[in-house]
Parts: sequence; C-alpha cells; structure tokens
Amino acid sequence: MTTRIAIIGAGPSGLAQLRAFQSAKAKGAEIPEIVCFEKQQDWGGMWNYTWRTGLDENGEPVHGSMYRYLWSNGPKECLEFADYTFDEHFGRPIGSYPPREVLWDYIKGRVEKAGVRDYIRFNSAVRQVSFDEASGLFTVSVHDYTRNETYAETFDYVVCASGHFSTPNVPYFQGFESFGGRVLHAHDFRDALEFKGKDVLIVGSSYSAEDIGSQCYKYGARSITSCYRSAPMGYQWPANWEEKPLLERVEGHTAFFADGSHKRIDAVILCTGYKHHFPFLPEELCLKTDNRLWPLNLYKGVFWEANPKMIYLGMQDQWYSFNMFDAQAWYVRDVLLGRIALPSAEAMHAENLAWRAEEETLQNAREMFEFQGKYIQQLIDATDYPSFDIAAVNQTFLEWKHDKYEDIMGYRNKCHRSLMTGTLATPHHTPWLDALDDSMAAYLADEAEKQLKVVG
Ligand code: FAD
Ligand code: NA7
Repeated sequence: MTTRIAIIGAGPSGLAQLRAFQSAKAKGAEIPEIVCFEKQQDWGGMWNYTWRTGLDENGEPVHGSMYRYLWSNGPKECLEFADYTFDEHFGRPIGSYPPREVLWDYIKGRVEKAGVRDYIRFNSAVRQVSFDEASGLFTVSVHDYTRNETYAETFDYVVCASGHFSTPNVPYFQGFESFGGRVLHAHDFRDALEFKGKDVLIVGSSYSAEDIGSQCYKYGARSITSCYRSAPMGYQWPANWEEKPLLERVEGHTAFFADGSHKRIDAVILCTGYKHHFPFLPEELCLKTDNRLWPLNLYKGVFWEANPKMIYLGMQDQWYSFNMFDAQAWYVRDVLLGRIALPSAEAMHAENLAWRAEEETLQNAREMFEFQGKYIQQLIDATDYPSFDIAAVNQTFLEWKHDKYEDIMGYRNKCHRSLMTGTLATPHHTPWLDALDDSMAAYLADEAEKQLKVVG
C-alpha cells in the first residue's frame, strides 16, 4: 500500500512541506500520497487576511490574527526562501519591509510555480486525529464544509502545521466587566482607524504590543499607553506614547497601574500572546508548550518523541520564519523518504534536552537568533535545501534590532541586502509612517512614481 501523509494547514509551514516533497519529485524521487487539509478557502495561513473575527463563515474559530496595514516586522531578507527569491518573484528589487499582501503574493508565487495546489483540500477542518498502535496508522476526521460532510481517512504520518498564533491568551484584569470602552485581544484587532482620536491602552511588551501600538499611532490615536509585566520595550516612543508597569485594574474609563499611577483610556488592547492549541489532537499526541525557542518533546524541533510519525512544523517562537519552516520540512521529507534515519528514542531525548538546556542559557536577542540560526543550519546541512549564509542573516537581524532602537517609527525605511542573491533592497517611495495605503498596487507603484517625479 502507498504511504499516505496528512498535512494539517496550508500556511507557510504546510506549504513548505508540500514544496519539499514536490522538489524531490521533480528530481525523480517517488513520493508518498499527500493530502493537505486547510480549513480556510485559500492558502497562505496567517498571511491570508480576513476581516472576520470570532467565528468564520463555517462557525470555526477565525484563524487570522493579522490586521489591515500590517507590514513585515522584520527584514524580508531574513525570511527569504532559499529556493525562490524575491528577485525571482518580483523581477526587481523592492523594499525590505513589505506589507502583508506583498508577502502573501510572494508565498503564493512559489507554490503556484511548484504546482502543489491540487494536494490541498480547502474548506476542510480537521476535527480529530487518533493513532492505532496495532495498525500503526492515524485516522484523521475532517469536516468538509463545501459538501457539509464529515469523513475519516487513514494515514501513515501526520504533519501538524496549524500555526500557534491564533488562539488568544486573554488574561483578566479587575473591572473589565464594567469598563466603559472596548476590550479586545490582538487576535481581533483589524483596523487601527477604529482607534483614531482615542486614548488606547496596550497590555504586553512583545511584537504585537509594539506593532499594534505603532499602528494606532500611525493612524491617529490620541495617545498610546503600553504596560508590561516583565520589562518595558524601551524604544524611544513618540511624545504621545507612554510605557508603564502592568495594569492592575480599571474603573469606568480609568486604568490603574502597578506604580500607583492612573490614566483615562477609551480602549484596552490585550497584546498578551497566543496559546498552542490543538483541539483535534488526543492527549498522547498533543504538544503542550508556551511560546519559546525550544519546545520540549520534539526531536529536531519537529518529530513528536513519543511517536515520531506525528510531526509538528513551525511550533517554535520565531526569529526565523519562512526559511526555518523550509529547513524543517526538507528534513522531515528526507526522514519520511528514508534518506535520514531517526536515532533511538533515548538518543532523541538526550539531544532534545541538550538543546533545551542551551536555550535556557540565552540572555539576549542576539543569542536567541544565533541559537535558532544554529538549529536551522543543522537541518539544512542534512538535506538538499539550498544552503544560505546564516551568519549573514544573523547580522541582518542585529542591524534590524539596532535600527529599531535608533528609530522605532523609521526602521522600516531601511534597506537590507539579500543573503540569497546579494541584491540590495530599494527604498520604498514613501516613508512607512506616511504610507497609509498598504495595498500591493500602491507598494509596487514605486518605480512608476519615481519616473513620474523625474519627469515632473
Ligand atoms: P499559519 O500561518 O498560522 O497557518 C496555519 C494554517 O493551518 C492556517 O491556514 C489555518 O487555517 C490552518 N489550520 C489551523 N487549524 C486547522 C484545522 N483544524 N484544520 C485545517 N486547517 C487548519 N512572521 C514573519 O516572519 N514576519 C512577520 O512580519 C510576521 N508578522 C506576524 C503578524 C501577526 C499578527 C502574526 C499573528 C504572526 C506574524 N508572523 C510573522 C508569524 C507567522 O505566524 C508566520 O509568518 C507564519 O504565518 C507561520 O506559518 P504556519 O504555517 O506555521 O502557521
Ligand atoms: P508573544 O511574543 O508571545 O508575547 C506575549 C506578550 O504578552 C509578552 O510581552 C508577555 O509578557 C505578555 N503577557 C502574556 N500574558 C500576560 C499577562 N497575563 N499579563 C501581562 N502581560 C502578559 O506574543 P505576540 O502576540 O507579541 O507575538 C506573537 C506573534 O505575533 C509574533 O510572531 C509577531 O510577529 C506577531 P512577558 O514578557 O511574558 O512578561
């Protein structure tokens, strides 16, 4: 019987797995039968923007946490696919921090070229996965919303690529039930214009806090107050942005903070992160972790140690993103094709613990992205994924961090060099803070605009 592989999710991770197998096939390998289940109507995962919040058209929890006007929060040069460059896709250099739609187009370009769409069953939510010890097979139950039918099929391997930035972590603060304004989680934030002229309180001090606060600033919020549990973000914020220690309670429209201060606010946006949530997985297959660089129980960051036929992609906290998913997917492919052998359970566990021990020593951002880079290097060294200069990517991350501390509202105007092609990004025609239209058409109109300016 043919080996069958189920992939859950057609976001960047699931698509990396499809592309990995397709590239082996293109080189003459025989590949297993692959079925990718995607609950949304289109591919791209988080990058496939939805205006919806709460439940989707099928009554499923909305996957998307992305919002309008989102631009890449790191240099595109750090996430570039090694086998499909920005130069190849756009045919010319573009800026280093493209808006969401531009990155979505890039993600789609590679898989359209690879011709893997037929592997995907869209509008199909995975409901349940179980494993039968006797047969060594997984049963995957799926709700096909196009036919409104639930059915089950068996597979030899399951690759869980369902993402982990969709189920919000929503802490409670005293007084929320009687707060005079809106309380929402970042997952439900869609359009910063909703907060124009408002005094906004952001809870949290990581990427969502930084970027949603910046969006609100850019689109005209009257003031932004961000508050932190562990440490302030520490950027040089604009005059109407203040950082405070953690919120203690709200009363009416007033927020009270841990330092005894208080402030009038119109809305609270909880940028308090997400939960790894796999309601379709049984206890014995279910990854449980917080958002960190080395989740336990995953050999090479991907194989579920207790049953390595269960595979997870992209479950780490992400400095590296798209090319890390690729590195993982190529490695997984080669194990599944029998090109790489898994060691004994003891050896897998020992290696896993060694990575975790190292992860726990990491003190700062630089050590963290170097750690993730080292992990990726190890994976790509073992497969035919095109090698790329990880040390140079780390250097680009370092420049990015530096740029942010210099000018948090201006770092997206900087240009970086591709580590795949050597091409230097071009400055975008409009500084990020003034670029209110984030559409791909507006973004890519730069060449035409420049020419117009020259003519004018
Ligand atoms: P996802 O993109 O989340 O895709 C998972 C897919 O699985 C989805 O299509 C979903 O519909 C599907 N799925 C889930 N459950 C089921 C089910 N039960 N059945 C069937 N299908 C299912 N990364 C960057 O590199 N740069 C950025 O600028 C950046 N900005 C971000 C901004 C926000 C607001 C968020 C939330 C994330 C951001 N990220 C960014 C990280 C982002 O998560 C990754 O870039 C990438 O999308 C992860 O890919 P993934 O395939 O692992 O998960
Ligand atoms: P992260 O990076 O996981 O950060 C979560 C933040 O939420 C972090 O600052 C936490 O503080 C804070 N947090 C979590 N729980 C609480 C409570 N109970 N009270 C106060 N603060 C809390 O998630 P993000 O959403 O920022 O980023 C996730 C992805 O989305 C990322 O890839 C981005 O590119 C977009 P802590 O530091 O732990 O004290």
